[in-house]
Amino acid sequence: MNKTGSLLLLSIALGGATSGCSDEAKYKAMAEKYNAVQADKTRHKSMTVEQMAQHIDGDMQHTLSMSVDSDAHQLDTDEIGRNADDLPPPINRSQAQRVTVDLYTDELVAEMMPGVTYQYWAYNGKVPGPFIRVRTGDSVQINLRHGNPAGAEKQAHSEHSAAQHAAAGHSAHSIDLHAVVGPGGGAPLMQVAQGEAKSFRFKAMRPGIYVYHCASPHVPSHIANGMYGMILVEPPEGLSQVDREFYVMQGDFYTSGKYGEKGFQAFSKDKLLAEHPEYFLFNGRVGSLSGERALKAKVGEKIRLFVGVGSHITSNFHIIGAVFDKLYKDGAIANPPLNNVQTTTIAAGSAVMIEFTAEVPGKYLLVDHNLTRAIDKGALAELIIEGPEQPELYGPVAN
Ligand SMILES: [Cu+2]
Repeated sequence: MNKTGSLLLLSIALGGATSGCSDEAKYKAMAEKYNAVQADKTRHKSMTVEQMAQHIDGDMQHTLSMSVDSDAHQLDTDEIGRNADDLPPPINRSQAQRVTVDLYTDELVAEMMPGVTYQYWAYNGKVPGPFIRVRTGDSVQINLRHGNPAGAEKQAHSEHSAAQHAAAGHSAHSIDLHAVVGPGGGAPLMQVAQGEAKSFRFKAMRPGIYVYHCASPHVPSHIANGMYGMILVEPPEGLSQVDREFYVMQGDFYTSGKYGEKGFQAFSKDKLLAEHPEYFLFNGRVGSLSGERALKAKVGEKIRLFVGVGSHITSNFHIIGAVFDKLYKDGAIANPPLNNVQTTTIAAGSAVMIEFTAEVPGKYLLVDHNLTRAIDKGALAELIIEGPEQPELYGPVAN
């Protein structure tokens, strides 16, 4: 390994030892600066053209170019949450092959709930990152670019210079995939600075459902900001056929303000270190998988869920009103499943595969059964089963 690589690994190892206090002040200052910029943008939006023309200081020029790019609600994206049905179809081939996966990183201000905004760090613009699907024996090439390749224009206008990236704690991003057998899960080969791209290859040797995440210093902060996803390594014979597959990841989020506090919320490293999240979220935001975006299936359909914990706190995953016909614990899809399970723990950095058949129509709730997380802190999603009533299975009794 070259000297830079050694230093990088050392800095990864030491990343956790840096002081939380100065970071806290830094993040607060960033939030204040952000809020000031947003207020400025709002003020300038209400100006007339003449007023703008008279306003000629350098700062204003910068603000103007930003406000031209940005939309009315001052978000980088209207939707940070990945849909639960956003995953590739089952693999249908009997031979291993080379597979290429293109990823990029981004820092995006988005709504965590109505009126609450947060700067997420994400793979391919959504939380969780893309669902990667390969077959045992595949040679997998991961390409990772720091920065949205389609966003060069936006990047040039944004307030993030390279120095500011470094000050903000994301001078590098990277990836560690738990499916990789090799040092760091790929992370030592994949530390990517702003504007750079790197690639590495691994052989997918062990079937399973795995988590991947960023592993650049300070690693827990990168993960807490949303940098995680899942990779499925299908067994050579493939998975059994089902009618619906869904991709759900629980994450804990650490905002400076309490749950529900309006406005832009800075990341609180103090709360991360204290293991005191304000939010527990499925797929990136409050309500990400509810209403229009609920998981949907029909009576009689076989459902498969891939559920993982991206960030730091173990989930007690449960579906109110359902029993897991089959549970593949701890990502071990090559083992026989447990049958008829009510709730399963999913460790931080782990995932499970759940299969069951929808039998009774209605609304089911996906929760963390540490229920304040579901009721008061966001860990709630909906599964809607449509179809005819099944009175022999479930229904009221007339008195
Ligand atoms: Cu990162």
